Amino acid sequence: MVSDVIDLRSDTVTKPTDEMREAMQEAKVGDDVLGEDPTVKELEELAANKMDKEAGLFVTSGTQGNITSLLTHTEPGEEIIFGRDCHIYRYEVGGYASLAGLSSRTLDDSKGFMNPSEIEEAVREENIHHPETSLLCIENTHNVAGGIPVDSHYTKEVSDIAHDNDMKVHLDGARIFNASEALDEDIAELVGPVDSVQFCLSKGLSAPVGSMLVGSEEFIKRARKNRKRLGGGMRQAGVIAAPGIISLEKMVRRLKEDHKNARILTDGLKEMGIDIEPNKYKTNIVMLDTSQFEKTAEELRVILEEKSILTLALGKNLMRFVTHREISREDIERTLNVFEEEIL
Ligand code: TLP
Repeated sequence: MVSDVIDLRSDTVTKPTDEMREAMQEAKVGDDVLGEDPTVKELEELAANKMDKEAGLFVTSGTQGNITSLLTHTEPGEEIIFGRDCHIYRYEVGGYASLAGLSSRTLDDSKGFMNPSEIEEAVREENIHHPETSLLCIENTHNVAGGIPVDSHYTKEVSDIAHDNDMKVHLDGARIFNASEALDEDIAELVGPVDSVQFCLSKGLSAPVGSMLVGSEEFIKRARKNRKRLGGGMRQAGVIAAPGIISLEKMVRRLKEDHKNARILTDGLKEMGIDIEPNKYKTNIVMLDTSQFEKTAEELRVILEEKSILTLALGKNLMRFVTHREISREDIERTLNVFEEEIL
């Protein structure tokens, strides 16, 4: 079936499935601030088990999960190390500074990961002039670099550096299941070395709302209080947790279809002579440099929008396409036809 509008802006646009809507209708609920919502508890346990961590916390969004984690791992005035293109730094309204009171040490992550030796060099030594470096944040898959997955060897290497320097490691794993699928690595192994993981239910996994934060029991106990501090204590939240359970039990296995469609897109663009490297894009995010068409990303976005194809202009010449459950192979073929007819 070919849909009218082809929405490649983000996997966040996916709507809940019929099964999710039914589960919402039937969810058993209680006051979650009082620890009485059975559906939220089930989701938290399921999330923790999948990641082989001790405990889980249901949060309203990826952004809330990340800031809750930062607040829980650090004290105001400390410093975090993260990539200059990571979501926490670029797209979370500077909450690391304004809410958690942290200073930042940003490193090059344009390839999707930071160089381990640069991480090591960025850790501050003890000195009266220095803040304590207390946290390393990594992102997997890396969004802005093009949905780049990093494997457990890398994650272990950088986590060891952090732990050897008395630091904690937080993983922004908004799309960690895409990484697991693309690398064919067990999810628990992929997140094994880190102290906390945030992952989103509301992206490729199709839930209408919510993310999970997982870590040790002691960490999650303190994180629960920080979520409350942020106004994220929810009451009969079982109605929004119920679709999350379906996300984890049924939606993970279909992510490979999104990766396949992304590959059909990059192969098709390449075949037309467009400058793009298909092997670079291993998950559901594809980036295109629009300067080769002598257009800005915004100019190209408008041309595609006129043909009912929605994309995001992420930078002056950087256009993003994201495949997801509501994008079919036919949609990709139509997108390729539009490139051939309107842009080349
Ligand atoms: N990313 C969104 C936009 O904010 C850019 C998207 O469309 O990709 N970490 C990563 C790596 C993310 O990509 C996102 C969302 C988040 C965290 C935040 O999740 P939400 O939107 O639930 O706060």
